[in-house]
Amino acid sequence: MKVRKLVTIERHIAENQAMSPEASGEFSRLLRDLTLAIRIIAREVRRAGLADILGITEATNVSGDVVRKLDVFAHDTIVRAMDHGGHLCIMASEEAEELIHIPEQYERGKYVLIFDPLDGSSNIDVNVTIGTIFSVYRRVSDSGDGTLEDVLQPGYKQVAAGYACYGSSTVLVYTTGNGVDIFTYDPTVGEFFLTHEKVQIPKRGKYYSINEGNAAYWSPELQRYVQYLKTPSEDKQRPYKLRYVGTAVADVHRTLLYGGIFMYPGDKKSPKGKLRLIYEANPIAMLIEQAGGRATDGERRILEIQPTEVHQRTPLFVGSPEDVLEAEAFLRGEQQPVATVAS
Ligand code: AHM
Ligand code: MG
Repeated sequence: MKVRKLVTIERHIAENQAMSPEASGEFSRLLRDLTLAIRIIAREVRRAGLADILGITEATNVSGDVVRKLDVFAHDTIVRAMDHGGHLCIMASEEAEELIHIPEQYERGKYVLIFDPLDGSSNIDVNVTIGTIFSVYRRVSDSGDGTLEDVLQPGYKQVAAGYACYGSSTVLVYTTGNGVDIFTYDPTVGEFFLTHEKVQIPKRGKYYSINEGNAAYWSPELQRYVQYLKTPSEDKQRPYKLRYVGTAVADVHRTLLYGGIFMYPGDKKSPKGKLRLIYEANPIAMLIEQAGGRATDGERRILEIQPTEVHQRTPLFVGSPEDVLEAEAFLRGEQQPVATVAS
């Protein structure tokens, strides 16, 4: 639903506090600090070509990808914005091997923040959309420093999830389990304004999104599904259009608004795919489910997977419910799936 009234993200968060299961000022302040970090990252992303922060640093991250300077900046900005607020007991970043503890001098809070500071790192240097993804959990340990157990919670326990997408404009998409709202950044006033409320993903879309360069490594079942999407049908529903940005945030954002399916499957080379369960798949899955969509690893609901490692990967099939159900039917080897969802 498009929004006419002028509402900033802070006002929206404050107004919705009472409706949220996390109805505390602490949670609102946590989100306010996080949106500050996102505003700073957005500014730096917009200046990237000017500020001599393009180009790769020497390091590679724990998943083996080359870490770019802007990734490091985004990581540091989030940590600096979040470590002293007293809301968090621990953090985990896709760019850091170790868990991030709250410095001794600051208070520990009841929440856990998990984030991918800059998703789509291969797109940074070529002026293509990148994003920031985050999840918030309530701690499960009693007090003091947060623990590994706080970080390795299944996705259905998220109390909030969202992403910022630095595209033709900067948007912030977020949920606290009460639908999905979209805010668009106005850099001239430095505010995120509510632009779409309670977004619903279409029941079926016309787009598929997958790195088709890996097709030779896919299972025969997945090959058949993608072949099916490309085969014209009498009712003109197919062929689907292919879109693939290579930034999960951007591909998911299009899928959220236009429908269809985004896939990062496991294959012969990478049986678990590429995307990380706690940094990428879980927040994406919560958002898409909150918008009426579906998110699985091809068989299991993403949000029910118990993480066992911080940097664990998972295959991901996410998008319009009819499309994802159809993909799953193909993956089970059913050739003629009938997948309908009541409207
Ligand atoms: P990153 O966190 O290093 O940026 O990697 C994750 C990104 C996702 O945003 C995107 O969906 C995927 O990698 C693209 O991978 P590929 O280049 O293998 O298609
Ligand atoms: Mg990344």
